[in-house]
Amino acid sequence: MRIDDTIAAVSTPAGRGGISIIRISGAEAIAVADKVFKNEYGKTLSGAVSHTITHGFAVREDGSVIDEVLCTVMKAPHTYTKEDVVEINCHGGIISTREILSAVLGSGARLAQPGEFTKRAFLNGRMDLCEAESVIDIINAKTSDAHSVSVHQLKGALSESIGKIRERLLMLTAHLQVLIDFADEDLEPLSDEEYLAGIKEAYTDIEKLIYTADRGKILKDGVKTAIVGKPNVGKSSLLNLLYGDDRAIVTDIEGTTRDAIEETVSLGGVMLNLADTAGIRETSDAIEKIGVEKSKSIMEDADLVIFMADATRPLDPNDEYIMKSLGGKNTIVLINKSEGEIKPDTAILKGISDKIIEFSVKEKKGLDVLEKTISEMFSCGEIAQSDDAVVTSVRHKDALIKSKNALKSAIEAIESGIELNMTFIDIENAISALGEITGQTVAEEIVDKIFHSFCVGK
Ligand SMILES: Nc1nc2c(ncn2[C@@H]2O[C@H](COP(=O)(O)OP(=O)(O)OP(=O)(O)O)[C@@H](O)[C@H]2O)c(=O)[nH]1
Ligand SMILES: [Mg+2]
Repeated sequence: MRIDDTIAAVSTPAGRGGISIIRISGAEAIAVADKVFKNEYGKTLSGAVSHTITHGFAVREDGSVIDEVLCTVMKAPHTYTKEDVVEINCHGGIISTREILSAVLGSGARLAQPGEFTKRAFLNGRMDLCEAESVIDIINAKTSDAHSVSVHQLKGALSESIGKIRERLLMLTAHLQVLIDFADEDLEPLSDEEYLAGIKEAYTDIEKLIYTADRGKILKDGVKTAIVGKPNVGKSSLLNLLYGDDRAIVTDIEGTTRDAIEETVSLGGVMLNLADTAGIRETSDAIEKIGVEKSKSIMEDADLVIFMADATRPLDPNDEYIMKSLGGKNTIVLINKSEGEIKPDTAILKGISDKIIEFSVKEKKGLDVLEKTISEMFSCGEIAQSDDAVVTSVRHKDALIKSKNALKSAIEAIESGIELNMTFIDIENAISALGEITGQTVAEEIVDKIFHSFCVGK
């Protein structure tokens, strides 16, 4: 992909709205915009002062008006991409937007690829790679906690933490250079103990960051939650209650749900990716059988299982089969329909989880307890509100693990009495892995892959 040409795209969602914005970036941005812009007093965008808005009309090649517009002219380098940028604000409608974009493309700009504006911001040094990645996280955030962590990342919280560790390791390699070839004779070499202590400090800081990754992932992606139970216990009713609408079909016929139904809900401040599954039981119905198999695989894949039992019926072989299949998963037991006598044996239920809640979808009984339990198990509010860096991306976590392992190998080598300069490669590897996060040492394909997950116009 070239970055010396001028790109354009619609930056607002397709459809009807108050305004739409067509964004143009590159050396020719202002000249391109001028070709589609007419001002009643003859003003041009090239003549506009940077970071000002000019009123006028977007026009076709033949001079006919497409729409009334406001154009923001922002000259390099103080722009999103560090290039000249023009944003054309038109009325939010599919036709105006499409026609103006088409006129802009006809005047010398090329259609931007997904994430290309942000990619340019990264390549032109306005932000590092993990700050750029946070932009898409801010756009995709479904909870205020996820949003808050992403904004921190954009402001450099993670970059700063990584930068500090990297600098410490670079300082250590500079000292090694002194040992190896007296490259900088003014630098007083560190003692073996000081050198080892430096590596261990970096190791601990990386471990602390990795430690945030589990909660960070939950924050960003939510908790994969499977609602399971035998037929008719009220799984679909629970999904509807938590979702706040009739999303799944509820009947008193066993085997109503066939295909899993998935929805994202927020409960106790935690984002849950809920899957209402087909009731698990022995069945000869071919379609139901497929549903049951799917339920089992969703259960296996889940971070949290909500196992529902029926207060009006004692536990039976279907319940026992599901309980056996849980295999130590994070489980909450809801004894649904607990409006009267509780028939299942709670002593047996305690064998799969200590979180047992007498529940009733019908009376909304136990909802507060469920909310509190989930919040205690997965709440990320504290880390989301703190100023400390939080790792929310698997890519970052993997790079941190790589860096940690390289340092571990250096520590073990030194402790087994090896000469310090033999650890040079390990420290270099650790530094390089950290650079993958912030972008100093990342492969081009990875950068392309990251920005391709963005939307067009960002
Ligand atoms: N009394 C009572 N009835 C409930 C409650 N929750 C659900 N029901 C009823 O139980 C029946 C089954 O509910 P569903 O939500 O369809 O049950 P399910 O577990 O999804 O069933 P399958 O999809 O067949 O596996 C319906 O008639 C519901 O109205 C409850 O808390 N109390
Ligand atoms: Mg159902």
